[in-house]
Amino acid sequence: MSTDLAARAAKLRELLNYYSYRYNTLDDPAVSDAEYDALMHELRQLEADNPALVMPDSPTQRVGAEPLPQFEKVVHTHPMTSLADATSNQEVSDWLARARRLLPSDTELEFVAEPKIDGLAVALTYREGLLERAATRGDGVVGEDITANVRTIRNIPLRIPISGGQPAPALIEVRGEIYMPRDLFERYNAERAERGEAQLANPRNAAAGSVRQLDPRVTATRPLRLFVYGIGVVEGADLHSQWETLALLKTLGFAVNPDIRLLGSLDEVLAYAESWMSQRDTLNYDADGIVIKINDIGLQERLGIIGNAPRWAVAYKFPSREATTRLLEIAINVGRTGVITPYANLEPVVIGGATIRQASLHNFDDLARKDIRAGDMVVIERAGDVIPHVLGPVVALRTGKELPYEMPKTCPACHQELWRDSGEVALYCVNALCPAQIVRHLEYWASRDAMDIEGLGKRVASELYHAGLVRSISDLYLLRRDELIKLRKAGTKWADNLLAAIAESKERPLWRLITALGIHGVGSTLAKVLADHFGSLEALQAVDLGELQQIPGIGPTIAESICDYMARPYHQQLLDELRAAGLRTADAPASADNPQPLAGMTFVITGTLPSLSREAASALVQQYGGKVTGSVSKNTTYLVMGSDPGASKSTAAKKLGTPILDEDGIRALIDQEHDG
Ligand code: JCF
Repeated sequence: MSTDLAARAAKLRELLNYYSYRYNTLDDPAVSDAEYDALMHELRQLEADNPALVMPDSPTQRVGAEPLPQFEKVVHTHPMTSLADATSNQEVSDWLARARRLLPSDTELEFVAEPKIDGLAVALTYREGLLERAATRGDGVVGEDITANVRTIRNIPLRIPISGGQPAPALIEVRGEIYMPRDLFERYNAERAERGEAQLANPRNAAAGSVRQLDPRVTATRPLRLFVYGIGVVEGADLHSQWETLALLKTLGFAVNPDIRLLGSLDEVLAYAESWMSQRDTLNYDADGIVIKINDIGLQERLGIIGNAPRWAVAYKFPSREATTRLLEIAINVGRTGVITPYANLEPVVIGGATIRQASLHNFDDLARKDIRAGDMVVIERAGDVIPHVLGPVVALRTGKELPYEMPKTCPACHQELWRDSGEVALYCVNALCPAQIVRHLEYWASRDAMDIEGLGKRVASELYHAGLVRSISDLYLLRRDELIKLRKAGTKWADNLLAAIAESKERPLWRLITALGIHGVGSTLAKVLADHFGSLEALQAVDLGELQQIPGIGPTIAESICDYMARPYHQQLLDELRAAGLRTADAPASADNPQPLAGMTFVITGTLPSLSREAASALVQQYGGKVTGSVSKNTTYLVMGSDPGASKSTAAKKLGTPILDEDGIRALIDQEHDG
């Protein structure tokens, strides 16, 4: 084999490792994907022809090696400590006071603070720059050898230095946390859903489960990343502080969390912690607290370790979002499209100030896999804005009286047999006349994002259905005042308001009508695309699969779902009935044969207008070629002002000298331009 080939392979490894570092560690790509792929292809080819050229730091070796029979044990040369917890400002302050008592009284302190990642702690050993071994923390003294899995993680260098970086120490053991970024977790789960595979429950379990796979080829498919936070051992570097340590790790090519800060006082540390406490959901990783460290390594050594935690660091835990309570009953819900989902009725429990009585059980596969039973004590999580959900049972607390769950065979609302698509995890009620589905659809029809009918929520939808007044959406538009008054005694005002809101909804723009139909996969965003493209419900009804697939943003699954919807006689009848009831099914086309007197003008609308809703006013302006935006700027032609206008809009208009119109003013503008 020629030395030329060996040199070329070495060059390719260096380039590819550098490009991967730019892409995966710095998030700052140096070349296009195509260029990267071409170089990778060349290296693969070279290695296939000359197996002796395959080196352990080759990027081709990240795909995952053969499965292992088990993980080998690893004894840490320096124990991996854990952290002492604090749960209040007072406890952090107490921690600092205890540390100060062990230091000279005039010692000035600096701190390094970082979000505490809820992942999996690892130690990576590099000898002569080559990744030699990766081990889990284990109990801090003995961990497991997960080298084969860790090699597949793309922001972990296989060799130091990365091209152009700091030369490698002869020996270094780096410590950090492996995690799954939230955005990659979401994307990966969406891909699994498309393949009909079960969902991974949360990023933390996903990361832990992926790292503990015996088959590294499975780990290689999981979007894992590492952030490093410290050094266990290093030869030949003289480090004085945590901050210097992080700087060294960065120049060696490791990913260091960009949210880490050097802070000068306890007050700054507490402000930093408080700010993340309220913003934890904006992080792209799960964090369960803030790690606070005394920066100076000399002081760290004086303070030492107590038990298995250093005295120079503390974990300020975020308030818990989990609680344990009893699951009283597993109930099921029928969705608007007939999807049946399980949920839990709970003994009430308070998490983060809110009382939780119900929690999602995701789907039946999840329920079966976790073997959740009525009567179980279960762990509930309430994270940010998402619906509370059941994480799993506390099996150790079982008494034997818990009831294993059996899948429902019939719909709880219409008692018809349920249907399960072989490729999907979902269970369906396919009865189009199922009361639960119709009530859900009514509620959705009237919702903010759809037809926006004020006063028609869950309760009214159910009342109208169960009184026999509305059995199909189109019945809404045939409701009579006397029927409604009878339904709610002493409710004339209520009846009039509801009838007015329903009547107003007949004039909604086409995208709202399309959204409200509830076609599988078509939300308001896609509905706008369809309304813009077709202009009328009739044109959409007449479409074929081929044309739909030509529209940017419409994939094959959605196209099929739309055609499938339109092909059903039940839906055709509904659309005919809606037309007959007088719903507007077309948007006025903005074409040349339509007068466009407002063309080139930009309007902002604020406050309540005498006869037009804000939406109707927007539609009017747009129909005559004008544009409507949300805030006043120098590009605004007119501010249309009703009663109770927004303060910021009127102030901005005053400052910029923007002319102000009332409702009649719009009409005058249209008519005048018309005539002129
Ligand atoms: O993010 C973490 N989970 C994390 C754990 C960060 C740190 O700086 C740590 C740690 C565990 C121990 N530092 C130590 C000393």
